[in-house]
Amino acid sequence: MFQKYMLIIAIFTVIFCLHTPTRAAEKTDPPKTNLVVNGSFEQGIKSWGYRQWDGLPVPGHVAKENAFAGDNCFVLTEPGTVEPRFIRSNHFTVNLKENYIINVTLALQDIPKNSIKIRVLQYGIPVNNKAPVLGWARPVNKNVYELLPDIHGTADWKTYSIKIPGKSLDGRTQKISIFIMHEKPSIGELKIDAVTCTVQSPQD
Ligand SMILES: [Ca+2]
Repeated sequence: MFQKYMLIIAIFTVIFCLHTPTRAAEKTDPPKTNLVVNGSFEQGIKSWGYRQWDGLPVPGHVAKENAFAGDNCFVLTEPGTVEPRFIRSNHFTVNLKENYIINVTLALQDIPKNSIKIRVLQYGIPVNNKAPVLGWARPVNKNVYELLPDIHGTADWKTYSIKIPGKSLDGRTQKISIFIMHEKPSIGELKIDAVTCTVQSPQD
């Protein structure tokens, strides 16, 4: 009898929950569109560039341990390589009347000073299917294209936020992409996850 009673309570609880809209969901804005494809590396290195067009290998590997978001992160490291390596996101369309916020979450292992850089490259109107490169974005100061203060040593996951006002971009810009560089990839590991670029809204 007791079990039957509990079963009825359980059934009514489920029905009640199914019919009760969650207020948090009602009040929360819909998630913003992330313009970065596969920014969390859940599909491996897909949609990221890394000079494969020059025949170079992936400068690191996808890791499944201790990712910041989801199951995977990317580890930028290449023992034995003295030249800088980078990964860059897909090229995505921007509207110069909007402002954008880029978030990149990084963890560091034995990273040397002045070796990690984040930059944004601008592309113009395609000519013969090839978009001309318009140079690095300089959102704060026309002389500064490094978008991250120097980070080095060993550190746990931290999210870095970068604002890119549309007005700060070259007036001919149609698309941009995000570059994450390790200038001394033979030393230390840079873990990367949850790379996003979203349109800034008034409450940001
Ligand atoms: Ca991830």
